[in-house]
Amino acid sequence: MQKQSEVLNQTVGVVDDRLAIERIELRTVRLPLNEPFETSFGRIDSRLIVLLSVQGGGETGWGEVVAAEEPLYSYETVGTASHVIRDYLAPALLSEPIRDLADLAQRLAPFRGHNMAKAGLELAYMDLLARLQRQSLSQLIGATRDRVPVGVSLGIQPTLDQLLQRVDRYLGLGYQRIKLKIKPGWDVGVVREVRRRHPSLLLSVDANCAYTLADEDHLKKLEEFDLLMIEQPLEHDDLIDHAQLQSRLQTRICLDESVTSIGRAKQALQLGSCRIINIKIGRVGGYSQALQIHDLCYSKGIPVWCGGMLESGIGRAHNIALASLPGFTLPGDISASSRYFARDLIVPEVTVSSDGTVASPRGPGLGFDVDLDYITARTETVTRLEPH
Ligand code: SMG
Ligand code: MG
Repeated sequence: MQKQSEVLNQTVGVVDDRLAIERIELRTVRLPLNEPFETSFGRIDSRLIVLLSVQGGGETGWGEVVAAEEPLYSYETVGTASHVIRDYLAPALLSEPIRDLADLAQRLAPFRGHNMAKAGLELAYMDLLARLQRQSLSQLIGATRDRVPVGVSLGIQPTLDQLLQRVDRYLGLGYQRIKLKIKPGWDVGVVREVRRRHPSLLLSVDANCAYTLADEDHLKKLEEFDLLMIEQPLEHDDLIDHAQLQSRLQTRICLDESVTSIGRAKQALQLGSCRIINIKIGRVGGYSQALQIHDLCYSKGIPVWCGGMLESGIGRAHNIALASLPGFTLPGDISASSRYFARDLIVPEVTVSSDGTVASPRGPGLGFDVDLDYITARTETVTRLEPH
């Protein structure tokens, strides 16, 4: 089988196989959420989305930076990503034509961290590359699925009744898996109630680092509910304690925050820190790392699934392309546009069919049209970056 990460060295076929980037635009776009989203670390009502567009060869590619306004999910923010892209990452891409994804990744590698900022640029570059090659992003990365299975992530609600209503609503819409956000005080009792009403539901929980090893006995109370997984129960950068916890739990641990690169994924599997990995392109720094993590897990039979960061349709379209790879065997956190926003930034919007799948588009690049009028209407700031 061709390894998906071999796309890293695929060349573009324009101007001596190298692509000159003529302009990068960085903008912030405010989108209100239809409903607030609450996790163990906080609650948000709207998203300030960083969009990147990259122009070259007569086409434009689009990417999204998934950092939030506050450094709560990770240390990156809209502010740090904008700074790092403007002052370091974009100049490294504009300085000289780019050969391929590996070349791009290599130019960004000297700058430590800031994975979400790097990923935004990789996303835009890959959309551009696919458009120039007149193929879909999923084809470009070697993906084969026509439709991807999806689930929904339900935030912490003011009352159990409200949560139960939402579970019913999303199951009615066809979603294949429900993930409950949990934290101390909103965990065992809530999961028990959902499980009691839905005995055969594919159910998982995500703690976003809200527990420590001292909570082992408490977390063990979740074992009786036949969960698909417990996502990131412990510290955001931990692998060791997770390995210890996993060795004492039957339920599979899935790592999210702790897996920030192919190196960390290898360590996590070696240590036994998890048995499932949530791949988020933003968290791992872009396609170059995401494809390698996919290939590693696929070769070892470790299931992966595509995480979400409340992206606009632009980031979501990238997630759909990624989730079309063969190793993504579990439903992703990829919901319909209408679950997040009154109006999305792409046309048509993302829809979930009654069998709980989303179509992987076959049109060039993202496979969706970018709604420039609406983006312009919601834009708060724009920065144009060009070669010197
Ligand atoms: O995009 O539907 C989505 C959200 C999925 O729960 C989700 N993401 O830790 O997996 C996670 C969270 C992080 C986002 S919190 C703002
Ligand atoms: Mg998570």
